[in-house]
Amino acid sequence: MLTTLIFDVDGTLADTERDGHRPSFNAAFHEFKLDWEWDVALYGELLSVTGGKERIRHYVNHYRAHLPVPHDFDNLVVNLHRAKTEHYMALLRRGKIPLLPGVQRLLEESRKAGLTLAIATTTTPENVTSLLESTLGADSPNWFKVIAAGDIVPAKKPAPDIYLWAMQQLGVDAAECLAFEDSENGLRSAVNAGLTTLVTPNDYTRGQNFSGAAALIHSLDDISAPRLEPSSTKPSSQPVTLDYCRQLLAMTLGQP
Ligand code: XBP
Ligand code: MG
Repeated sequence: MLTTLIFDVDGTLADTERDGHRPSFNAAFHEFKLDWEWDVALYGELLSVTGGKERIRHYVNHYRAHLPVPHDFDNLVVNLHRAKTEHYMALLRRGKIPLLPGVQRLLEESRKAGLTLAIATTTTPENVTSLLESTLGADSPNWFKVIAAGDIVPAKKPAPDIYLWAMQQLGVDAAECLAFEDSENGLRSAVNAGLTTLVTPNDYTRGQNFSGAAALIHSLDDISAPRLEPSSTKPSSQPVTLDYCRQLLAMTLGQP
């Protein structure tokens, strides 16, 4: 029986990457007087690496390999990422990143029905609370029994660690949970943790390999197949409701 919903954050609760994390990285590079600039296309390539610090290292090692490694690189990565996080949280506080369609409705319906809510994300805990507070209000981080985030686990997505850690903290079995993701890395992480997973792709992840997803849909407001155009409400589209989640889990697990 479904008792728990576990949500990814970036790309799932909100479309944070192109206009949130990406300009925040660039603002940090500028602050540190680095001539690094991640445009929309390059950032899409760099998103194959999860974790902001890991992404910065990947960029230097693979896109600037012909140049000397910056002095005191390990400290620079940590300090750059800390500055980037400050820029990102300031952007969230200005209300620049809204929740994706259907997210608030499903969260509120789930709370009312007494389901357990949790988060499993690669980003930092402070980024999670900043996004929740700026979109759902000051109390909303308390809606989630567990917020599994960032460096709390040794290996980031696609490793299953963050989902396994979240379920261990929750004291639940995968068979009573449904995971919500947006990317192939995230789907791999959830599926490798044994979770039934629903995927809502976005401009950066559309076209990735979502084999193993229990459902691949346009948005939490529209269960029809993912489409290129923005979320136009089609007459045939239905929202993801709790009943839809219960049926998806039961069907996937072969339960009556
Ligand atoms: C997405 C990520 C994160 C963000 C940047 O996380 O891979 O690294 O891109 O955030 P998820 P940080 O989809 O698991 O929510 O710079 O804080 O890592
Ligand atoms: Mg994601």
